[in-house]
Amino acid sequence: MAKRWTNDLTHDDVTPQSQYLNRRQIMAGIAGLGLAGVMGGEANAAGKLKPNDWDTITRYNNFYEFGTSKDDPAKHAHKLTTDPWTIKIDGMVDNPGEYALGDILSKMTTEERIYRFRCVEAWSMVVPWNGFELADLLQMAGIQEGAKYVAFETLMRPEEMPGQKRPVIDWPYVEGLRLDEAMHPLTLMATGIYGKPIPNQNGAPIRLVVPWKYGFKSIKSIVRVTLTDREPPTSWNKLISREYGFYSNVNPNVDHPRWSQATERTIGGGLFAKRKPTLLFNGYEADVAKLYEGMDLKRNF
Ligand SMILES: Nc1nc2c(c(=O)[nH]1)N[C@H]1C(S)=C(S)[C@@H](COP(=O)(O)O)O[C@H]1N2
Ligand SMILES: [Mo]
Repeated sequence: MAKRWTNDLTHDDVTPQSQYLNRRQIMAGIAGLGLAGVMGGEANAAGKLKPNDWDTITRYNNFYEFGTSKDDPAKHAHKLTTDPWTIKIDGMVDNPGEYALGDILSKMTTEERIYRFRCVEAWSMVVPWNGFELADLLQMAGIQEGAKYVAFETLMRPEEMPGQKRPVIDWPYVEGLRLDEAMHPLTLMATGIYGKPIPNQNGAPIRLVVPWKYGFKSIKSIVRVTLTDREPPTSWNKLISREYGFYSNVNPNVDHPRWSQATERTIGGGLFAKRKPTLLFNGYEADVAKLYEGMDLKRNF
């Protein structure tokens, strides 16, 4: 099998100290310096990210399978059964099959990564995810020559996901990445938050996290991963293609047709928190810009 991508980056390259820090290191560092009060600020003096608290991360969600309001997922997602859970891996792979999540996890190295998270609705959060690199899963599946994209699908179970009883979206929710985006070391399959199992409203038991793209690319409660040679359909693009493209990279220079993307509001930032300028690729430009070299990002939004 031809090697289609070479990991020439270490984790330090991919997630610079300014953007990624093990929470234990933050706590230890702050305790050591006697700077506990700094945690109350937006970020500490070294420019490290301050994660949002558990309640904010788990009570302000988008998960249309449970309703379209931000508090619907926290109210209704407890109905979802997440064990047993299997993921079908198919398409252009050497080892297609139905994999039990437990078997997948026993082969993966999980770690904590603190990522910025930017929704297309112009709000943002900082979330300490636990997960493993999607690249490791794809390598386990055995990527076949000619595969160019990865398609993802969310569980379809209207008995437990009441939002699926209404045709808001053409269920099941689907998403996709180009293979090089999928193989990028920043691209995470998350199974936890703050070291605890990921709450249902955040996409239990396993969801994608692509930190340089708008939140809607980070598909939740995944049951199928398909390697393909064609750009896969994506739910928001199918619904309103003028507003949501395949790439969906965070880009302050490309406005959403109905609102600006130049600034963002930090959820949980308090009543008087100012809007912040949005960074290209959500602040991960140094890590991912080369994936899009030569592309017109205004056309491929
Ligand atoms: N299956 C599914 N995945 C989804 C969504 C959804 O409605 N259904 N919403 C997306 C959107 S718009 C955002 S902003 C993020 C929100 O993730 P969070 O609730 O963990 O913050 O999930 C994304 N993944
Ligand atoms: Mo979103």
